[in-house]
Amino acid sequence: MNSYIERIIKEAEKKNNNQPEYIQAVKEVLTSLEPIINLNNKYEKNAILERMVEPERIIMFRVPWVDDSGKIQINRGYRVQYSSLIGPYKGGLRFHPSVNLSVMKFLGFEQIFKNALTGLPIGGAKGGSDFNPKGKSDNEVMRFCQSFMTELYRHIGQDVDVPAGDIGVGGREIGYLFGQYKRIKNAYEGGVLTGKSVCYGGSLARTEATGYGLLFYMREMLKQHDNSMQGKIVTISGSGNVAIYAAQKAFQMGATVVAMSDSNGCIYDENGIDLDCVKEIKEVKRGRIKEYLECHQDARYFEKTGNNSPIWGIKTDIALPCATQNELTLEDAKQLVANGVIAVGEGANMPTTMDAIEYFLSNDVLFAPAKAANAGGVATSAIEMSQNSMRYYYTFEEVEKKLDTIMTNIFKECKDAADEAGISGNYVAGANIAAFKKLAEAMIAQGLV
Ligand code: NDP
Ligand code: 2IT
Repeated sequence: MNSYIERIIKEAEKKNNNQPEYIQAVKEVLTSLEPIINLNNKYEKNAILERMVEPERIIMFRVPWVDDSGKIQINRGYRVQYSSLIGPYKGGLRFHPSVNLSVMKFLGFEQIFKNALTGLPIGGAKGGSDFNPKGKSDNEVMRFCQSFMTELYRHIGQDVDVPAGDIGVGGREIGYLFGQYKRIKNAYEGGVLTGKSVCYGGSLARTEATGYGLLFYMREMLKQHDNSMQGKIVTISGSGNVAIYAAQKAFQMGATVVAMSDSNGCIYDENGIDLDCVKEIKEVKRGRIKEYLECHQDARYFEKTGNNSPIWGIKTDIALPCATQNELTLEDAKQLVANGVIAVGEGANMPTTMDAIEYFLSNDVLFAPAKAANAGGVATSAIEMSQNSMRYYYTFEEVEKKLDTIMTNIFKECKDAADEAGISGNYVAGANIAAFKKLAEAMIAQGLV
């Protein structure tokens, strides 16, 4: 390994020794930069990697709230303002009990590369809380969001830092957060949050954007290898925002989605998943995927028993992990390859472990990496910001067309970077190299800040 890269990884491991997800994300990027770091010593001279593995600012705060029974609850809030190099800090908020500093930092780190790939003026950030929205009443979620924003508001702003949704944060939460921000600031700063409902400043197609974008990227990648989504069998982990709209676009492209999941297990419907039923369970009732059997008795449900999701044991042409980090392991990858998978596309952030990615690549499975393939969500957030600044709205078709163009360009950048580095077809390294070059150039241009 290049000695500069090796040194930075060692130092990062030492400084962040109890942050496994963060170290994993750093290693995954840095080890793939070898072809470009070897070519030019300006990166080492300007301490580019040292700066990239150190977030600009991290905010941690107490979030006190009172539950419906009158009991006081205390959660921890975070905002990792990772990089403002190419625009205001930008990235989602995650509410999930597994949230900790390591998870926040890995997501912030991924976000700076992803946002650079969009070609739009957005820096990188991530935030959230260990608050668990599952089983909470609307009033509890509202009180939590109001308390969270009562601290967060002083750190954000439409030219400073623009949060959005992620796991556990959707339209409902963004609405409560926006209401409290507006109340505290006594100003209608529409662009301070994205993922807003269209009834008060959101963008059409933002809800669909991440899932649709993933399928646009998959279409381009398959086209490059003389293939298409038409007629393919698809399995999609998760059944949240990203998974549902990935499934919708996959069907529109002529594929058949046969399985979806949640953290308890997965449903398998060989006739094709009834997406209206999944939307009703997840978007309206906030229920469990198992309830699918209530309207489709001929479908099957596999409960998750160990660490691995049963979904990866199902035979498929295309696998789209759209739930959470490290949900697809080497063991899962071996099953998928044995069952003849031809392509994998990451809708979630870092859903595939590093050894599983290597296994896919060495078995000639096409692999669409998260920071490129799921960039459609944040790209459409940037389009929402620009509509808010213009005080104007695009139609659904206009936004979808822009999203399609952005995803097509991102694929091309990943391909060109991989070709140039002599590793054609490795879009994982291609995405990292293309994004790194943009960030490094901006860092050098702005001096040592
Ligand atoms: P949602 O909260 O809408 O859905 C999350 C889904 O993933 C649910 O089905 C959930 O199941 C499942 N899930 C969450 N955590 C776990 C876990 N620890 N183990 C197993 N399953 C889990 O989130 P999104 O769809 O918005 O996000 C999904 C992924 O996509 C995340 O990695 C996120 O970072 C990424 N992403 C999201 C973007 C967006 O615009 N929303 C943009 C780019 C990436 P359950 O209900 O049982 O918890
Ligand atoms: O991981 C992500 O890119 C997101 N959760 C979306 C972030 C955003 O600002 O829209």
